[in-house]
Amino acid sequence: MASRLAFLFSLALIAGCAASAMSPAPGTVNGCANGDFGAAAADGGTARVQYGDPIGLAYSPKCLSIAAGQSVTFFGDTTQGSDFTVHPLRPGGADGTDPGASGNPITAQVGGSTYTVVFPRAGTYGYFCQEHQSMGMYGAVQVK
Ligand SMILES: [Cu+2]
Repeated sequence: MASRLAFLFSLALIAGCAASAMSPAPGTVNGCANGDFGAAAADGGTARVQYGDPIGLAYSPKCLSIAAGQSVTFFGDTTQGSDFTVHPLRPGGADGTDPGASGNPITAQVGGSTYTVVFPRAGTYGYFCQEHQSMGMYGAVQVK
């Protein structure tokens, strides 16, 4: 029993090390540096960010650029089990890293699968999945 506990503890240590390796790079907002942001495809002023399966523990696009006043819709494929219950959305920097600009309009989402938020002011705003931030599930919206 004791050796089994020791084994489980060492597994937890290994997992902890792997998790820290997935922290956002310093000087970025959730891994997004200035040159990483791609413009949203024109879609009636609303950009779309997918999360969860089938794309995995990630957001796509991870580093999105929009204009002030545009909105972003976060959406999951519910046929793949992707919703905010499985992937709780949180504003800010994953693992306590740089959260980006103040006044992040993203609010925590814990239910449903689709969420649309308007970004009225310029800035770079981070967000992450509370359950999978240690596995690299985070992103940012740059508003110009
Ligand atoms: Cu997640």
